[in-house]
Amino acid sequence: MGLSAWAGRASAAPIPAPIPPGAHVPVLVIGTGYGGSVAALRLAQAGVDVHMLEMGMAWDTPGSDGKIFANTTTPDHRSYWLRTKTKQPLSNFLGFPLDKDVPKYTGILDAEEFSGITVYQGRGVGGGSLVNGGMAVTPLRERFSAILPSVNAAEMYSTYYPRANAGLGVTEVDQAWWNSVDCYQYARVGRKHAQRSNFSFVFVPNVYDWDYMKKEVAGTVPKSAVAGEILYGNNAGKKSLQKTYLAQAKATGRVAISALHRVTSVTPANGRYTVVVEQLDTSGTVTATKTVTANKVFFAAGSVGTSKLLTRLKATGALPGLNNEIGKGWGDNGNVMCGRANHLWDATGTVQASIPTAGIDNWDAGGAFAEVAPLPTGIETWASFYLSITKNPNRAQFTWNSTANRAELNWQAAWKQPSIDMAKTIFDKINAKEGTIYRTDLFGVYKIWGDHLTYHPLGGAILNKATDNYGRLHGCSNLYVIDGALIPGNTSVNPFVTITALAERNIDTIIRTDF
Ligand code: FAE
Repeated sequence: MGLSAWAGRASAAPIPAPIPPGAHVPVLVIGTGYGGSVAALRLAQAGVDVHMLEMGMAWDTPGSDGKIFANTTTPDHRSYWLRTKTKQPLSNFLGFPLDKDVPKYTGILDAEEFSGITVYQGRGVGGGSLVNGGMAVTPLRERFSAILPSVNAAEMYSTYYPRANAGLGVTEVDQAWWNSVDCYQYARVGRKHAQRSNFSFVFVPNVYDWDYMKKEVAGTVPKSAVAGEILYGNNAGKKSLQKTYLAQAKATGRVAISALHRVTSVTPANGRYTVVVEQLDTSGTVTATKTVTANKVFFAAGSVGTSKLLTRLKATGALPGLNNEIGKGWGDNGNVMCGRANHLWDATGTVQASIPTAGIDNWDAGGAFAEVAPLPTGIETWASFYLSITKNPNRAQFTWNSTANRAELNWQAAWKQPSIDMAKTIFDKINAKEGTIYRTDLFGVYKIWGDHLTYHPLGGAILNKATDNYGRLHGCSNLYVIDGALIPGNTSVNPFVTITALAERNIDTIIRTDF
């Protein structure tokens, strides 16, 4: 029995992409971000064939300009997911609106609008790793324990955080070099102002290839981070999941990825799951609807994607066994942005590397950790720019609107006020010390706070509530959540290392006990 099961598994060739209608696969993974990539790699290494379904594009083919990804300063059709006008996080500059018309396309950055908040997410093979800043932060252990008390922290910090950091290719910037280059002048100004107000200024690891950036500065390779590439993809030095976990997963020969395939339904049938998938073209039109089956399904569509799917599947009766925790506990990681106007003697530089390297830690005293962020505009802005992560306690819930046929999120714009108050514990003090003021021209006309958005959606299917302590969904065997939806709304730092480490922990146990 054991031998024939093993032989059957070993001989099965994975069904190649794009997945054909009627296909049966052992494991389907919905989404190709951090959680999905960890699951695919570790399952494949354990000898299991995996098919990944990703609603976004593969991002492996250059456009007419010879580049795969558009620059931050010149967004085009590649930049936004099915929009006809850009929705730039920094919408204005010196009184002028920055957004412009673009052709509707299955672009890389989704600015998904819910009541009271716009949630930015990566779309494509690699998920958020395609668009994010690469800041790879392991939270302090006591803060992790407060966030996920049911998880054995000793095991996380001895095994799974190190494994995640290694898998992601996380490294530290060379501080001597950082201190000497023009492209980090903005960050050195950030350090000076933080330290003059007695805040702790901390270097933060990243997944960027620092040797490549050194060559960019030296002018010996095509410029990427130093040319400002980040928000709409990075053409060279950033180690996105395409270059790390997904490359390794593909190299096993057991993982296939169908891009431009969006999952709309998962229902039990004869001890398996029936999964309905829409194939899209690059204008977002559905060109085919396919039904496939799988023994096991991993939800890795991101906090928003997974929460929306599960909320719908529960409410419409497709998965009636899901419990009442589905959709709950969603948070924005307390994100809030702001800029400060600097004096003429504190220029931040015309060339700013798009890869952030440091933050101001006032978490314990004020509830805020502020990333010193670049403003890669190519001109001197006389501005310091920050993305703060704050201890905002507000949590929203996804619910199903049957009339509109969509999942809705009940976040309220006013719920950002605690985040603003916490960020002010840092920047009011720095402004007072430096004799500076907030910029009011970056998020609208006379608007100081970028409080309408988040880059860090978390929660909606919380670990040990909607699922067991390893991500197995309550009420449905062989269904798993393995992405940011598991984390209750906040990680105290940028989230992807924690999402990756938690996925490493969960898949370890799942492979040992469920396969
Ligand atoms: P995620 O990476 O979002 O992957 C989910 C995937 O599922 C996506 O590729 C979706 O297209 C796909 N999908 C969704 N619905 C479906 C469906 N129905 N069918 C098929 N596919 C679907 O999820 N975090 C950091 O730690 N450091 C940073 O510096 C940082 N900077 C950021 C900057 C920006 C602009 C943004 C938007 C995010 C940033 N983040 C950063 C957040 C980070 O990218 C995010 O937490 C992770 O990507 C979430 O990982 P998941 O695996 O949960």
